[in-house]
Amino acid sequence: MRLDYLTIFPDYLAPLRLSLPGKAVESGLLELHVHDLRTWTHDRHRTVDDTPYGGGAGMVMKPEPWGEAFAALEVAPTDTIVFTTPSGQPFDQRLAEELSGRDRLVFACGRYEGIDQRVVEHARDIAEVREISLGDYVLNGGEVAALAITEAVVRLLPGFMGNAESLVEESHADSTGGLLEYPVYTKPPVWQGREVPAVLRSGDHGAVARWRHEQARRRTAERRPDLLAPSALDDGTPIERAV
Ligand code: 6GU
Repeated sequence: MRLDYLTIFPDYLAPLRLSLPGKAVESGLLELHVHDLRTWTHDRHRTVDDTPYGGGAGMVMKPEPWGEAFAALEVAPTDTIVFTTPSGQPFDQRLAEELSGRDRLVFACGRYEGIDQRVVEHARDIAEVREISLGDYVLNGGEVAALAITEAVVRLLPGFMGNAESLVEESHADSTGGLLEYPVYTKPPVWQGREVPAVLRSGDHGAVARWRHEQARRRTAERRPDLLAPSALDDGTPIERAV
């Protein structure tokens, strides 16, 4: 897989070279390219933004540097351009899985009040486009979102991370039936006067499985009731059905 990042803060994406994606690069599984959007400006101040038509607060990212960047990177119809924006589709595990099947992702990291809408339209003419949000809060720019999306996607690549049970057992994976992960414990059996639940040390695998499922269900009901409630958009089957 090849990942490209277009940003006016290339240093913000330095963590890509560390840890997870860094290891994938070393193993040849991944190619990473971070690009300074100002490379494709031509004025003395390397301007990437301008005032919004129609008025209003803040600045809008100009279209020309983006268009030149896509051309220079030879973005192709089989590529996916990811615009990180708070008005995008909420990022989730399903979307991470979908993106992990792509040959090339080009992250367009917006700043200020956003990117001129014609850039998104142009992007749809030359590639597949996803507009993705990390959640319902506002970041100063899309770089942190691109990092988060990258980490979620790269760990799903076949041949990465050992890719076995640790991938299927965790929160939001199908095997938990869409429930949050149950609480986990390790040694020592007593710490600060707090005991590990006896059932986990009982050796009764059936009892352990039942306890974990009950904990997952409770935790989900408390923290994420939306994961249990039948959605107005689906067929009404509760998500818990798979367990
Ligand atoms: Cl992807 N970008 C920005 N700027 N803010 C966000 C976001 C993205 N997701 C949540 N908030």
